[in-house]
Amino acid sequence: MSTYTPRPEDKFSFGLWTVGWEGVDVFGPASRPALDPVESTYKLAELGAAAVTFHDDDLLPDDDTREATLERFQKALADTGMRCEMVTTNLFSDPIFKEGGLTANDRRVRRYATAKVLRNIDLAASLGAETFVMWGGREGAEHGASKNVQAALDRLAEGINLACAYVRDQGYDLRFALEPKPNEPRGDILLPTVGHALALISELEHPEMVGLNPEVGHEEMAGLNFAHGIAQAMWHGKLFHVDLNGQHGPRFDQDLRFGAGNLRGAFWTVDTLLGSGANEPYSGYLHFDYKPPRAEAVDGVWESAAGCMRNYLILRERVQAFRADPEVQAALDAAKVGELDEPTLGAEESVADLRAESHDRTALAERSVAMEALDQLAMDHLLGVR
Ligand SMILES: [Mn+2]
Repeated sequence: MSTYTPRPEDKFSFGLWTVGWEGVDVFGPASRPALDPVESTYKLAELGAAAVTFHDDDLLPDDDTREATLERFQKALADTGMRCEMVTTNLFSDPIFKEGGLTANDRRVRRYATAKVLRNIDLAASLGAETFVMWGGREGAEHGASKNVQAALDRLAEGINLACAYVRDQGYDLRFALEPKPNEPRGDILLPTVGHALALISELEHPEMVGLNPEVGHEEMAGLNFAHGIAQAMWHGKLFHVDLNGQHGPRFDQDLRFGAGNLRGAFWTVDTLLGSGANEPYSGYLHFDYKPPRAEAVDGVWESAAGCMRNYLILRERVQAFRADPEVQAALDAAKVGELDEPTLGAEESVADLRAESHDRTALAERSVAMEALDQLAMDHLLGVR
């Protein structure tokens, strides 16, 4: 078995809507046939995934077929040994949500959206999911005065608080993960970045139940460094889940397969998830939220799904080789990377000691930081020449 063959213990997970995307975009209709999500579950298991996830409407579009489809889906999980690790609610497709779900100005819409979330929490718990993602794609605005942002944040917090209280009342073992995104489909979306979402969590009634589900492309659309974003989320103990995909910088949401787009960014993302930056490793599912390009036929759907996992495994191998290389260790020492672990003020010191110290300012200004050499070693490992 090749090193790049995915195994269940790698904990790869796919949204059923990812491979199921028919290619509908703002400029044209479907370019691929609809796939049966239950059949996709079997196919993803065959490719080496460990779990699947879904929005309520992906799997269960209507009440008439709900029970029968659920039965087939649970049989697929049992047949394949796959988990359903995460469930999320679609509060964005139905035109009812055109002006928001939990933060729509119209209170009737917010009540409908809240009921949809609560119903879906019951489903998530019944399937043994551990994470419930909340992505508020329509929670935003295109105008100024049309949306009172502070009231919208009150309502968003209210909606999350209600969901947390419900999970506690029911005794479910479920955590929430907020997914930031700067824009698309709304002109401006609430909680546009990892930082905004982290700040909201600290205002909630049960902050311990709520973390993040950051997505590579969403942060990179805002020109941000994804590895730094998840590193901060991990620092706060809030990386509950992760959405891996690819993006070429600030432009429309490309949802490329993981490893496509910003490849160097993907290398540092894997490095951070593995805990190589001396943080605790991420131990949750490695969830792919991408879209097979519209130009591809069904064969390309499965090629791209396999590619997400293969690229992660290749990058994992490259990262591990980089971190195990003695020359890299020497370069890290030369760049004083480990010295940053030392507190600026010593345990026995006072600020007066620090202020009394004299410095050779010329030597400090002229010192080597040796970071280009370290980075070139990373590049050599990434490019496979070391
Ligand atoms: Mn996502």
